[in-house]
Amino acid sequence: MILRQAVTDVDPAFEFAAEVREGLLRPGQKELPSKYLYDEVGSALFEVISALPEYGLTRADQRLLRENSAEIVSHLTSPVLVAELGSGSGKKTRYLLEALDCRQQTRYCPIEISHTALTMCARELGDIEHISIVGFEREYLDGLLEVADHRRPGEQLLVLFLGSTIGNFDRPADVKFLRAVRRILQPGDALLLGTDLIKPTPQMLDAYDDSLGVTAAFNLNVLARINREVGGNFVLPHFDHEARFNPETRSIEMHLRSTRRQNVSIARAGLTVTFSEGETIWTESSHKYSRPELLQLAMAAGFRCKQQWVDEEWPFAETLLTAE
Ligand code: AVI
Repeated sequence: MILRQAVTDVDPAFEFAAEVREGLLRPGQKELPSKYLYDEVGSALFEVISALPEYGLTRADQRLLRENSAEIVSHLTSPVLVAELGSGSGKKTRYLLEALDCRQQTRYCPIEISHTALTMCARELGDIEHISIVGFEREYLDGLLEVADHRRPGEQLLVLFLGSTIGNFDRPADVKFLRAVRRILQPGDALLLGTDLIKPTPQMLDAYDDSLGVTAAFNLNVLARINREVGGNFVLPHFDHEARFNPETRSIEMHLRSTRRQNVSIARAGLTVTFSEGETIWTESSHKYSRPELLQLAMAAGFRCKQQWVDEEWPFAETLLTAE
């Protein structure tokens, strides 16, 4: 894999401390940005979550790609330049790349902020014969802009945004993000969007509050990370993991509930914050879509729906969109 890394003079711990400060001082509901769930420990815990019996999302995404990749790539005109936003380990992308491999030499560009994920992805997909990998260690849109700059004449760009990561954006940030993606594309380029669909509330709650407690550990790890990286003194057993369904936004929310009145200091954020008993920190939202809502979202962002595949076992949609 060729790797393109960003040159930056911003100290990541400084940025982390500033965002923690802002989120914990927010009037009303305290918050932490969900991107901080994914350090090395968090990413490894997420891999375990993906294998849990209660969390069918990743398996549904994989099943759809395994069963439909040939049909998905049949909608594309050769040659294709593939850019994936948040490739993770790259396991499910294999099906699409193998389907493309039968047709032509293809360039695949995973875009990830995590160096570890890019390395895992290159190891996972490096053996596919006609695929060359160029990894971009970047934020999604910065990376996509750079990939688009490397487009060769006549190449169609296919953007992959799988695993329902779009559901972790607040609304209307999701449509704003898709519009920004659309602006980088040319008419006729494609976006394959994976989204988790609405299902019965108990099933959704179990998926985010599994019986082994892996999701609880994933959630609490953000406090451990604050302790490790920016000098916090959170006592982890003084917080409980909580998953709740918000019917207004149709999202599962993850919170960390303070089990007592307590003060927590975070040295690098220059902050001491008081928690009352029962007060929560909101750490993540995971939006669940309906099919009509998905189509509206795509249209509002400047895309047209080419085809949609839905998993029967675990309602989840793979939607192929083209830039108008
Ligand atoms: C990455 N993302 C799509 C996952 C989700 O389902 O929202 C993150 C996750 N959070 C808790 N479990 C999984």
